[in-house]
Amino acid sequence: VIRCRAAVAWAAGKPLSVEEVEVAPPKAGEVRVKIVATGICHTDEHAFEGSFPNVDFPVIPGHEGAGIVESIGEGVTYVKPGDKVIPLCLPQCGECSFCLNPESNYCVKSHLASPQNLMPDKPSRFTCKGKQINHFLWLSTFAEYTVIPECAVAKIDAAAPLDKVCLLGCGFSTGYGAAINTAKVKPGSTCAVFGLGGVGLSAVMGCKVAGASRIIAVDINKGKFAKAKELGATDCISPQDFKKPIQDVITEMTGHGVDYSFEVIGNPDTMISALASCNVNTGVCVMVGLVSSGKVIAIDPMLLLSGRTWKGTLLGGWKTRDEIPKLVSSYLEKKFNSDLLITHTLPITKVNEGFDLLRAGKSIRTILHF
Ligand code: COD
Ligand code: ZN
Repeated sequence: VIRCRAAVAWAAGKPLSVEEVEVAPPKAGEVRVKIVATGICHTDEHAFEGSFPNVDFPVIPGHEGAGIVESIGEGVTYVKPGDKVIPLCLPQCGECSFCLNPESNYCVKSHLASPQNLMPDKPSRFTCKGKQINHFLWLSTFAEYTVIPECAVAKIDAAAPLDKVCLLGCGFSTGYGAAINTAKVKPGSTCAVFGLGGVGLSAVMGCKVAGASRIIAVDINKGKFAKAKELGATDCISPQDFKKPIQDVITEMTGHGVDYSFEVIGNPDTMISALASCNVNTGVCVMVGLVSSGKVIAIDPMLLLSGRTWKGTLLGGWKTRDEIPKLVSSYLEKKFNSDLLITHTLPITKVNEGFDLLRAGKSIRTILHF
């Protein structure tokens, strides 16, 4: 058993508290990872606000980390102690029908199929002050040491800087892949990205790499526009600057709407705006954001009957264990610069400050280190 620090959410809506926790050794098929760095993603905020499905408190959040394997359980062959890894919020078991389908990355071990608050053989591997603490997505990267099933880590290049490539565990890969894999943005096409957080800006980068000729970035926080332009946005607009709905503005700007639109906010209204912003017939809208658990949205079916395609994406469509290591190699070859998303670096003891920065719209990505 290892004793170390972790940021614990004791109850929904309460600040995190940094505690000493006990982390049990990995069991068969599991690995124990020393987390070196972890990003703060809005999804963590959803989790401890209580709006993410299937989260049980107390819980250790965090899902955008990178670390080094400390020890392995019986039967683990994929990694050994000392290997650098990225924990995967979407596992790849390699055996289920989805993993065997080249078109799919929805592994049946995904948290959408069954909650990951406990390890597959049940109890948690974390305790604190005599209480069992739940895992989050089997990852809990806000703990200095965490136990993860072997199918939910990707072994990466030993040269990778962990305090940078941690973003490839979620935010960067989700947004970038939404453009490249899910929308399959074509050269010369037009795009609109709603929401310029770490995930939305990564979608902007994906659209740019795919050769889009026009990338319209939409946010109510104009403080995000300079970074969006730096990453490839050609136009930046705030819905608050217009009397008419933003979908009408985008339709006028482009003639018949953009070829591809992305909702990267997680708001029912902007989901409909994003859908209505893409070409009435051939447009593709990709939903990246999540609404509070249990909320639904109503749409006019004409939005789809006219021919539009409405899609979702899970971690940008990457087959995680196969492709996240390749993305890390591309990062090392400087094929993209996800470092531009990092605006702040803080010690784990200041985790709440990191969330305050996110809520205030002052940060894109804060990296926490132990
Ligand atoms: N109109 C325009 N922009 C808005 C509006 C609005 N009404 N409301 C908020 N925004 C902007 C904010 O100003 C901010 O710039 C941006 O939207 C959101 O950015 P962040 O930094 O708060 O969030 P991200 O980029 O870390 O995460 C966004 C997600 C949509 C991915 C997240 O909130 C979410 O829903 N996650 C769950 C689903 C998912 O795919 N997660 C990825 C794997 S974890
Ligand atoms: Zn995330």
